[in-house]
Formats: sequence, structure tokens, C-alpha cells
Amino acid sequence: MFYQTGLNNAQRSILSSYLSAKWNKAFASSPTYPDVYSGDETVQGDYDFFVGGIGRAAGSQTSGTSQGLTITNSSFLSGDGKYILAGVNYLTTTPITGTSNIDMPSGYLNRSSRSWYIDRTGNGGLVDLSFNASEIGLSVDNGAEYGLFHRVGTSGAFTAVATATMIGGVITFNHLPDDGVYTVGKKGISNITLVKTNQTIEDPVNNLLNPKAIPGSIIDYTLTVRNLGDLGPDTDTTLIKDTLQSELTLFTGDLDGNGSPFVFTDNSCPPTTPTITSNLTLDYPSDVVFKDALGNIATPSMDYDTSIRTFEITLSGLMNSNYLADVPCFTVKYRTKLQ
Ligand SMILES: [Ca+2]
Ligand SMILES: [Ca+2]
Ligand SMILES: [Ca+2]
Repeated sequence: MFYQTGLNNAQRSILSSYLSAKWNKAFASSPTYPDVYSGDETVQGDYDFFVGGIGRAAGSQTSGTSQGLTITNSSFLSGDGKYILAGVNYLTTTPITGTSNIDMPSGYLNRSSRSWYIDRTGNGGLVDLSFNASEIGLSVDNGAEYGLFHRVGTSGAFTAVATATMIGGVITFNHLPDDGVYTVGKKGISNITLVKTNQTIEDPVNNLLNPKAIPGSIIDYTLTVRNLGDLGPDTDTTLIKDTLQSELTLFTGDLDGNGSPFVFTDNSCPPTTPTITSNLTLDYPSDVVFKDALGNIATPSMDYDTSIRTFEITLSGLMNSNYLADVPCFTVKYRTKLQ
């Protein structure tokens, strides 16, 4: 191999590490030209190919690429002996492209099927890790949020360690990577809607026959909750908060036949079809907080209770998403009396 200009020591070390990984040959490591890439070792998953990166040793190399990942120095190369190199685990004319759902951290839809081993030598500072979407086979979605995924070793779930927005088809994380396997994944969005409807059940004049909303009437309210997003909210964070109109009194006794004033019905939300279960449960009384007019927590009387003005229901579980086209939904019904 011949170069038109002399290589500095950093460039020699990067080049020697690249050749050593590709051809599976150790080179005589010296203080001047050490092997600065360990991703080619079997224990790391044999990320032997397209090794490139940055480094500084009496001269520097401030950017380097590996199969759609560009590493650019930001504030990392503050002294000699510092390197960050990346490589991939394939050597084919058709590079690995597309997405995978395997070993995902929560909150993400999918990730690039391609992964890189990154080996860092030296501490402190930051670099830009830029992933080119079309080059690695991700669809271009400028403005969408992405995560940088990391794991140590060749198996197990990734952890999202940084987030960034795609701009111009490129996702750039300003981050100091540790040693390990990296890839990039797309964030999901929760889009939860709530619709409130009511039905008069009984009035003091007509009783159950065509009841009207007049003083003394019993009116049932139904809250219909759907997730139209491609991601579920975090576990135990789906919260319903409802403040009663001043003329309504909440029934706090047994409405559902199991002691709860709230009737929870899963996967029944006409006219939306097709629907799926929400994967949530309403555990009464532990999921419910009642509050009075001043916002203080109140204990319900088990009957129509004029002191209760607000309730908050934090449903248990991780709500499904409509990522697979079906809409997860549930309803919560409660009973009131009109003053
Ligand atoms: Ca090596
Ligand atoms: Ca190897
Ligand atoms: Ca290292």
C-alpha cells in the first residue's frame, strides 16, 4: 500500500488496526503503533471489517467512517494516545440493511439490522456519531427521533444511551461511546385519546322509561380511551383525571359488582374496529384517588358522595400500541346523580 503523503502515527495505528482485523493477523504492537481496535476479537463478535475511526498520536485523524457510521472528533482528541474506532461484522457485496425488532430497549419501534463495534481508547470529551439512513437501509424520516443503542457483549437487549433527531437523512449523536456494540433505533409515539359520553339511566318522574336529565336523574358517564400511537406509554403511567361538573354527584359504592364504582371494560370501543385489548387493568381501590373541592385526598362514603369532586385513575400495566394496525382501547363507566 502506498500513500501520496506520509502517514502520521495516529493514521498508522488506525491503518494497522484495520488490516490486522480484516486479515486476522496480529501485528507487533509497539508503544508507537499499538493495536487500538479490539472489536475483531471473537469474544467481541468478530467485528472484523471496514474498521475506521479517529485518533491522535503526534498528529491526528479527526474523522473516519465504517459502513454508514461516521465518527467526527468534537472534543475527544485532547491528547496523544486517544482513539475511537468502529467496525462491522460482515464482509459482503450486499451490506446488511433494513430493520430488526430483536433485543430492543423499551420506547422504540425498531432498530437498524446493522451494528458496529466501537472501541474507545482514552477518556473525556465527545465525538459526533453520524448514521446515514439511506446507507444503512433506514427510511428517511427527517424530524423523527432516534436513539443510540449500546450493549456490552454479543447478545442481550440494547440500552438507549443518547437521542437525536434525523436531519437531512443523517442521525448525529454527540456522545462519548464506551466499548461495545452499537446500533441506532427509531422512537415511538403514544397518541392517547379520551372521549366522554353520557346516558341518562333513570329520572324521578319517568323512572327507567325514556328518562330525562332532570334534577334527581341518574346519569352514567363512559370514558373511552384509545391509543392511536405506535408506542404504549410507560408501565403504570396511563392516568385518567376527571373533574365532575358542579351539579353532579359521584356514586362511590359498588357499581361493577366487585365493590368498585368504576366499570372497566376492555377491548369494546365501538365504532372503532378492529380493536385489541389495552393490556391494562383497573385495580380498585389501589389505582384510584378521590379528591374534594380543595384538591385534598378524600375517602368516599360508598354512596352518592357530594364531597368527591375529582377522581384520578392510574391504570395498571403497559398500554398496547396500535403498531400492528388494531387500536387498543378500553372504557371506564361511572355513575352520577344530577342535583
Ligand atoms: Ca485488534
Ligand atoms: Ca476476528
Ligand atoms: Ca477500549
